[in-house]
Amino acid sequence: MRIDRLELFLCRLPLVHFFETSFGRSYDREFILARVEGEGHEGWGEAVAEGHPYYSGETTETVWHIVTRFLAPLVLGREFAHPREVFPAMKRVRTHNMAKALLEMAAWDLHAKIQGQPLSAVLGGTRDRIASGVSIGIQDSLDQLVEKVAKERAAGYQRIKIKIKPGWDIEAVERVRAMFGDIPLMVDANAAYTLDDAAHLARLDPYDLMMIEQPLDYDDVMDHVTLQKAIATPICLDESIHTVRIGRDAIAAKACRIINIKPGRVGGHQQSIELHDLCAANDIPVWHGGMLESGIGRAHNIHLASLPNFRLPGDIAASKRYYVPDLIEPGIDIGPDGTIAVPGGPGIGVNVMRDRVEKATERHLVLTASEVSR
Ligand code: OSB
Ligand code: MG
Repeated sequence: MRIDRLELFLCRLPLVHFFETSFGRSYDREFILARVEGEGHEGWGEAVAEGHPYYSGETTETVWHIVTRFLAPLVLGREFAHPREVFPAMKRVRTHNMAKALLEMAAWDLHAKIQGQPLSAVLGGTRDRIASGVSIGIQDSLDQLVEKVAKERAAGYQRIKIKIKPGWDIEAVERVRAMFGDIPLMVDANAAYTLDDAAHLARLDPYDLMMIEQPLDYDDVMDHVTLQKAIATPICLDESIHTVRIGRDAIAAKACRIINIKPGRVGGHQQSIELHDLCAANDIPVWHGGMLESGIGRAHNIHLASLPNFRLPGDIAASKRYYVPDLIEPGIDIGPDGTIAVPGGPGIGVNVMRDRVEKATERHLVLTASEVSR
């Protein structure tokens, strides 16, 4: 497989509902799309970096810079026997996993389309529907939170995740448990706490949460080991697991009992498969995270989440929770049982609406193999 042409789109879409985490509130989403061409086919990828460096140090601007200046020359025009070779080809560039994942995932889509197979089949997926959960942001009031939970429960989502931060934690969980009883419920702190909060976080124990996601800092492993000994709620790591190796170390140190996989965070599908397999070998369940992707990035996520150790519902929800209209047609929808179908066509298996992409685009660039030099 050879990529002859790369097109980049810096896009912005308004969110259907604002999304608030411990980092702050967003009303729209800025992201980068890549479209690659080779062997008469196209592949699409989406970088999950946001406009700000609060979830990760990467931003849309750093992705643009690193891809155009450093990664495109390593990938364009080069012969790859398999997309698993794309991430290693970018090794000399340190970090910038979201930028690497943008190209790597587009290469997987291209590869699957050349093979005429669904992406899930070439990734090693084993199911044709995935379990879907929702991530509910911090609201203006507990009444609004309860209203949102009721709405998503009615829509069929299999588990509810609520974002927490100091001042919006115990009471929020207490209210949801009081209203909805024994539903599958978890919380995500996005690194809003420190070890000094261990006793406070232990107050979540009686609520029997499925897990607490990323309570401590984005680059921490060892404080999570200490915290996990002090609380009964299983810790799930998100931000901290930015490489397969850190995943290995976190499992060995018992920093977490569950891992959330986001391909953008670890450098793409191949690294995600390796993390998935490592977790399976250590009996650590994984689930697929979300980054408010457009339908293009979410389609990739659905295919990856069809692998067998994705044993818990993911943060992969219907298009209408995020963007109306989405960039793909038909949009992603969930069934009454709270599952989403894995698209059956070649590659990511969704139709990208080029006119909608163009309407959302604020900057566009085309790079060809002959233009970039290694
Ligand atoms: O921590 O999982 C997170 C969105 C942006 C950044 C970080 C996170 C999230 C979500 C959204 O929780 C999940 C979704 O896409 O529905
Ligand atoms: Mg998270």
